[in-house]
Amino acid sequence: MYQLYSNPRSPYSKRVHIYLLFRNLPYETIPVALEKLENRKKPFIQINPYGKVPVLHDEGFYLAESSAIIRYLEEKHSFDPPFFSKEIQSRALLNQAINRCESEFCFPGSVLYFAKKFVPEEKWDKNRMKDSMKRIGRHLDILEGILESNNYLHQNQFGFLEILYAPFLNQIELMEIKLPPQVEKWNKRVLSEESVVSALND
Ligand SMILES: N[C@@H](CCC(=O)N[C@@H](CS)C(=O)NCC(=O)O)C(=O)O
Repeated sequence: MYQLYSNPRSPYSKRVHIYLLFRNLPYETIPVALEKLENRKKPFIQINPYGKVPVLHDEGFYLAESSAIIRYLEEKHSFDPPFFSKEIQSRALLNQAINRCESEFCFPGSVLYFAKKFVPEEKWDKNRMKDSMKRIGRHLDILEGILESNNYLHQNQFGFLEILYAPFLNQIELMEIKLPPQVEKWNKRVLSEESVVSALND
């Protein structure tokens, strides 16, 4: 059975929980207490020298990075329909969207979330936060354009992208970001998907 090293407050870990539930793959959770810095000590640091969760364990094989884990599992199993189509340009467009999700939404989102949740306001790096807001705003406008004629971001079905976005969409209120109307509807669709509800409420 798969083992997932994870932390209940980690949005990157949540992505893999959502995926495993969505694909009905049995797994066991191994909690890593980030608050006790367990991730910076042995044995975890030997598993992932970057000291970050999630990490998947599959019979002696260890893999970190949420997106790489989901891709590995998706390639290992043959699901129908697969997230990655056999058509090369469709796959390339999905990869493009994955990279944009990470760099233009989740990363700047983490900057805002971390500051607002853990740093006193007088210590905020306001320029960095303003830049993050701007990048997220531009990204959401681009998503709005796609969602004007689609219910989901890729091939018009709940998939890899929604799994990557979901834990971050769930934190949108704390980031004080206003979603454009079609993105708001998509947000509701994504956050009401069964696997998302189960993983985020766990
Ligand atoms: N790019 C990584 C990011 C993982 C990540 O940043 N994990 C955070 C928790 S959400 C972590 O383990 N932080 C602990 C630390 O950096 O000390 C992924 O997609 O898995």
